[in-house]
Amino acid sequence: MSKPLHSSVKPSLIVRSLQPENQETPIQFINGDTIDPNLFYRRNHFSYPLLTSSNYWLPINGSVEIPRLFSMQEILNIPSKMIKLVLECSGDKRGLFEPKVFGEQWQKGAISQGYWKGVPLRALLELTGIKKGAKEVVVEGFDYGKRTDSDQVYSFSRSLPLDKALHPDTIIAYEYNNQPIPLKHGFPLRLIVPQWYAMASVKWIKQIRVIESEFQGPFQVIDYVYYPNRENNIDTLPVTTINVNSTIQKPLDREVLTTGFHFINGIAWTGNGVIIKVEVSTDGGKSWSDAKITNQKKGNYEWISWTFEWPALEKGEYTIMTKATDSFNRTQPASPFWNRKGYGYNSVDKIKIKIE
Ligand SMILES: Nc1nc2c(c(=O)[nH]1)N[C@H]1C(S)=C(S)[C@@H](COP(=O)(O)O)O[C@H]1N2
Ligand SMILES: [Mo]
Repeated sequence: MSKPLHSSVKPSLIVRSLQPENQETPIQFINGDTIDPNLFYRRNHFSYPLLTSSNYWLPINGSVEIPRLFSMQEILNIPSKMIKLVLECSGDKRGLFEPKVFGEQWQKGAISQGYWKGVPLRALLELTGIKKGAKEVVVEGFDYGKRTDSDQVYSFSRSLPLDKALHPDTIIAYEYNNQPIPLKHGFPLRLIVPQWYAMASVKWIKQIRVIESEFQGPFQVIDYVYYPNRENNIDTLPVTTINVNSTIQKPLDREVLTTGFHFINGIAWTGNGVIIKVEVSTDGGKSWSDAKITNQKKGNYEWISWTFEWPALEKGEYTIMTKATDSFNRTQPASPFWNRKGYGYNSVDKIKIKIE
């Protein structure tokens, strides 16, 4: 006897744009806490680079004592570490801003998690030495193209201040979930920057340059900047650390349920410290109860899963909300910090359901 057809349906990426390729993770249908490469969200500014050469070298130059070219073999010989972490696009949930903003209309799935293995950037910079006046480390990707705001061709390049570049968990990764990094996620080498939004984690590293000034590339000073005002560029701030956040995975927004006990499930994460509390409201924010955190985190950079058992005994429409708090006492605000380019959305998560 053949199985019913619906049993073969599996989650798949959700397309936001085809060129460049931007797809989000079906986060509501993810269970477990490591995302398979084929369900890992994809965020690109340009076409994928064609890296045909198996003869790959990583140059580190600029304000260093000894400029060096590292071979893959040399990099593989340096003691490695494996770090499980959240990568979240700073545009995650952009589509939820009110008033709406321009840019990819991400819903809740520009986020994924898994194990990245590589060598600390710090270990490579110890081998080249850093000159006294050094200020930032610029990491350039192999992908390039024109932006909408200029006729010039740019590569995707970003800088880190020295202290973040030298953080022991900032790594040059060569494996994801125990496999070479997939082509679309940065093969052969990708920067992985824990705690920061994922624009910092430059894919397809072409070269690393230590500079004595502040990097002025457009992906540093035009994009990935919070612009609090619609009409002017006053009071801007660079986008860096991930905000405390949570997402309801189950039930689905606008789901219809029967009366009885239901589990509300989801994830919560933060860039600073750890999640210490997740609260759930089933009455639109009037009252809150603690959810149960179901997985004990081993690393510092992972999301946690939580669950809340809800006795839904009366028929009606309900607004369910969740609010996470981290160990630095940061908590999700009731309304998001609106900014013109729509970064860092983290207000309480909210869905509506009906009990009938
Ligand atoms: N070289 C390069 N690195 C990049 C990008 C890019 O377009 N080119 N996009 C950045 C952004 S904005 C995000 S959110 C993440 C997305 O990584 P992913 O496609 O592996 O999910 O990569 C970052 N690193
Ligand atoms: Mo991003």
